[in-house]
Amino acid sequence: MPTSISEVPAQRKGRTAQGAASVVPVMDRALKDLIAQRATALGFDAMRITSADMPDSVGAALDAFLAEGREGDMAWLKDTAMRRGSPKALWPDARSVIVLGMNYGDARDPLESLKDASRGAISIYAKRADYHDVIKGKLKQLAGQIQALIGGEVKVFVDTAPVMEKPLAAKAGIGWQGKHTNLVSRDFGSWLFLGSIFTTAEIEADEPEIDHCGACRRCLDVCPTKAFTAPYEIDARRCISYLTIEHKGHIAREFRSAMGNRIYGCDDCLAVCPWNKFAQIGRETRLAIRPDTDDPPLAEILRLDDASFRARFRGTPIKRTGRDRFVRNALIAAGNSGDPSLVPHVEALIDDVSPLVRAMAAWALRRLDPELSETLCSARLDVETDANVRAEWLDDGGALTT
Ligand code: B12
Ligand code: SF4
Ligand code: SF4
Repeated sequence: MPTSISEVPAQRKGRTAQGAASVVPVMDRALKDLIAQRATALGFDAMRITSADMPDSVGAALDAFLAEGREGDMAWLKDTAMRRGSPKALWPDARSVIVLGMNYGDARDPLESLKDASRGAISIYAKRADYHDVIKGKLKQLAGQIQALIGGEVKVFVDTAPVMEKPLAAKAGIGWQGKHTNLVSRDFGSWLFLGSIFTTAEIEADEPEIDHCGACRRCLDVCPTKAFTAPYEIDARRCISYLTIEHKGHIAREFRSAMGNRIYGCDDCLAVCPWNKFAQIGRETRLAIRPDTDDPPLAEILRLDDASFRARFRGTPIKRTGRDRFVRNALIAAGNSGDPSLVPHVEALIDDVSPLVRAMAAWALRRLDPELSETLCSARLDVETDANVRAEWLDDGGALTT
C-alpha cells in the first residue's frame, strides 16, 4: 500500500498531460486508505466519502423548517436555502465530498457545569479555541494532499458556507442524525465537529450509517425549553444555544428560568445520549479547554466591558456574541442563581449603555432582591426611555416577548 504521495503511481493522480481536473472515478481502496491516513495524521478522527448530491427530502425538510420561521434571527439560513439543499447546488462541478469529523469529547460530564449556580455554564465546544479556525487550516492541508493524489479542483467548508453538514456526514456514514438532529457517532458519541472537502474528482462513495436511536427519547425529554416539536425536528427559536448565541434581541420571559446558569450554548441533549458511552477524549491539543472560558464566575462576567470581553475571549467561539449579549445571558443566570452576593454586580448594570443589559439587570434584580428593586424602580422610570427596559421595571410580562 502506498504510504506517501510520491509513491502513488502518476496515472492514479488523475491529471491529464495538461494537468486538468480528474474525472476518472477513483475506486481504489488503497488510495482511499491513504486519504484516511492523511486525515488521521492531521488530527481528524473520522473520514468518509459520499457523492456530491443529496436526497430531495433534505432540501424539503429545510424548506419546511424555514416556512415556519424556525430559523429566527439566522436569516442567513433562509437567504442561502437554495444552495444549502445540495452540494451540487452550491458547486455544480463537485462530484464527491470528503466529510471529516474531529472529536472534542471531554473527560467531564458537561451536565456537571449546571450544578454551581454562581458560575456561568459554557457549552464544551466553546471552552476552547474556535473550531472553525482549527479545522479550516487542517482541511486546507488535507485538500492540498488529496489534490496532489488524485487531481481535481477542491473547496473546503466548515460551517462557513451553505452546506448541510449533518445530512452529508450521515450520507457518508460518519454517523446518523439523532432525534436531537445532531450527528451521533458509534465511536465518538455526540462530540464530533464536522467539516468537508468538495472535489471535482469522483471517488467511490462509502455506505451511509443507519439510525440507531431506536425507542430512546432521552434527548427530547431533557430539553429545558422544549425545542423539539417531534423527533428529528427542532424549533431553533426555542433552543438555548440559539437564544444565548444567535438571538440578538431580548430573551423572552418564558425561557429565562429554564436557561438556569447556561450563558453560552447548551449541551443537555448531547450529554444524555447513551451512545456517549463510546465517547473518547479529544486528542487535538489546539482544542484543549482554556481555563478562562471554563465556566467563569458570574461576578467576573458581569464586570466585563467591551475591551475586557474582547481580550478574554479572543480566539474562542464566545467572541461571536459581543459583550452586551454575553452580559445579557449572565444577568439571566444571575437572576436564576439565588446568590445575594451578585446583587451589587447586577445593580451596577442598571444604567448600562446597552438596553439589552439594562433590561436583564432590572429582571435579575427583582429576582435576587425584590426590596431593592422596589426602592430603585420609580427613580429608574423617571430616566429610562427604552420601552423594553421600562417593562422590566414595571414587571409587565406582556410587553417583552422578543
Ligand atoms: C443553524 C445551526 C444551529 C442552530 C439550529 C440547530 C439545528 N439543529 O439546525 C442552533 C444555533 C440552534 C445550533 C445549535 C447547536 N449547534 Co449548530 N449548527 C447550525 C448549522 C450552521 C446549520 C444546521 C442546519 O442546517 N439546520 C437546519 C435544519 C433544518 O437542518 P438539520 O439540523 O440538519 O435537520 C435535519 C432534520 O433533523 C430535519 N429537521 C430539523 N428540523 C426540522 C423541522 C421541520 C419542521 C422538519 C419538517 C424537519 C426538520 O430536517 C433537516 C434535514 O434533514 C450547522 C453547520 C452546518 N453548516 O451544517 C451547525 C452544527 C449543526 N452545529 C453544531 C453544534 C455542535 C451545535 C450545538 C451542539 C452547540 C451547543 N452545544 O450549543 C447546538 C445543538 C442544538 C441542537 N439540538 O441542534 C455542529 C453539530 C456537529 C454534530 N456532531 O452534529 C454543526 C454541524 C457545526 C459543525 N461544523 O460542527 N446550531
Ligand atoms: S441544545 Fe439544549 S436547548 Fe437546544 S435543543 Fe438541545 S437540550 Fe434543548
Ligand atoms: S439520546 Fe437517544 S434519541 Fe437522542 S440521539 Fe441519542 S440515541 Fe437518539
